[in-house]
Amino acid sequence: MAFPKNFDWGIASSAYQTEGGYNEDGKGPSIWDVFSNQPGRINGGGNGNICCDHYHRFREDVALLKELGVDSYRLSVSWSRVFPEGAGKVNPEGLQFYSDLVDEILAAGISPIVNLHHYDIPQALYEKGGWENRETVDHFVRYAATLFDLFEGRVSRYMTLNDVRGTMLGGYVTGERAPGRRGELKAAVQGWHNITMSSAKVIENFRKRQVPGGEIGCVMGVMPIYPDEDTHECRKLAKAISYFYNDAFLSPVIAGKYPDGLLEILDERGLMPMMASDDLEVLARNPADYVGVSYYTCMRVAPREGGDPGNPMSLFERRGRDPRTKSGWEIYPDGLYDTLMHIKDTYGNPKVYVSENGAAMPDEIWKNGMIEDDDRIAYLRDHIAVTERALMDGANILGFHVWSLMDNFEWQQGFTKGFGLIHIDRETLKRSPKKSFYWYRDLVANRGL
Ligand code: PNW
Repeated sequence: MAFPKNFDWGIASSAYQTEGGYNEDGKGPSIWDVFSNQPGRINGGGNGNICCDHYHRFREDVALLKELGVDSYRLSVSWSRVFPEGAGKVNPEGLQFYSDLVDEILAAGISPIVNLHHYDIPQALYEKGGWENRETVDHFVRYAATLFDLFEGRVSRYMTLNDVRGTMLGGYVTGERAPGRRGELKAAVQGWHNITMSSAKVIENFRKRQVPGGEIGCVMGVMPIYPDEDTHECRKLAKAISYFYNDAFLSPVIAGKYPDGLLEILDERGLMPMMASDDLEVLARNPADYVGVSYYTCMRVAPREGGDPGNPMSLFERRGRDPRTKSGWEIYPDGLYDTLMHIKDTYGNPKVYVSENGAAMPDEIWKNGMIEDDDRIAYLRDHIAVTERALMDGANILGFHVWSLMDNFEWQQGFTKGFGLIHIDRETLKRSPKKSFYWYRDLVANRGL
């Protein structure tokens, strides 16, 4: 067995997807509170107002985590619960909630990994330009420092933020996600640069604190891109898409620089972001300690005529093959292997966590009082197997985190796609571990497959 004894087996979740308590105890709204309450935005009409009610039921949820026996748990903090306006006055009750949550996790013998931000920027900051506004970088730095102070002596492991590509692509290009803007490439690129700098500056400040055992990374959604036709043109297309989709985001975090040629391309297209004069140096000084790789599926592409140049997603055909999950995503475990080896070979074998992997599955069949989700178990087993193969082939993988602890608010898909190892009854909010919960518990106890 390749997994070392100290391999970090964990599970992940995020604030907006689980907490609810959307306007309680001084919390301000985030862009997701606003977006999910607009008619027609969310499949099935759900929102995060009550959500899984984790805000009130976190002790019960941590007890389930303890039963699961994971080494670590990645949670995210709601910025607008801590700073209702994103900046300015801190909300003591928000701090208290996260303080109590972290104490509960520690008391369960689980190592918390605090992800500072997971898509839910405060609405008040969005109204001043959000990630497009350079001042947001300073507000994020102060917000991070507030959490580092709060958790001093308790939390040593952090992620700066989650899935930069998804934040900008969903929010500013396809418009499927908050704040719901479409085709705004220039705004997306400026926001991306400002997020990149926010992460780098927070990493720099965290290091200055010399937290014992301290480590800080950044989570990236990675999706390998394969040509779906055996032509030179198609292979070239797949390579180009992968560069923009993956390496453009991985390189700043792992290598401390945008990949070769990227800024020139942005410049040629009139998309060059505004930068402070020392930004590229700050970036270069602060590669992350590790990168979180969130992997779900791959993308197969083919050339497409007549797309809209303002919407890069329309310039190629996106294909997938069966079998698929309930999200319609092709199940392709080898794509995770390819991703892990690509990172190893391209970036000098950096430290990596598989920060998310999991699936919404079509048949959630109740049998003997439990959802017997053998398809989810198979999905996870196959992805853990290729992680083990990548480890044997020399990739520097430190841990694996299942997405997610419980069925939760799956963004524009609302409550129609459950990724949880725990089922949540939408009427009663009763928690019921699925078969996969017990399967993963045994895997963690055995330290591998
Ligand atoms: C995750 N990719 O993001 C999010 O972090 C979760 O909040 C969400 O529930 C989960 O996806 C499932 O949708 C990702 O490019 C974004 O492959 C993009 C990718 C992976 C994960």
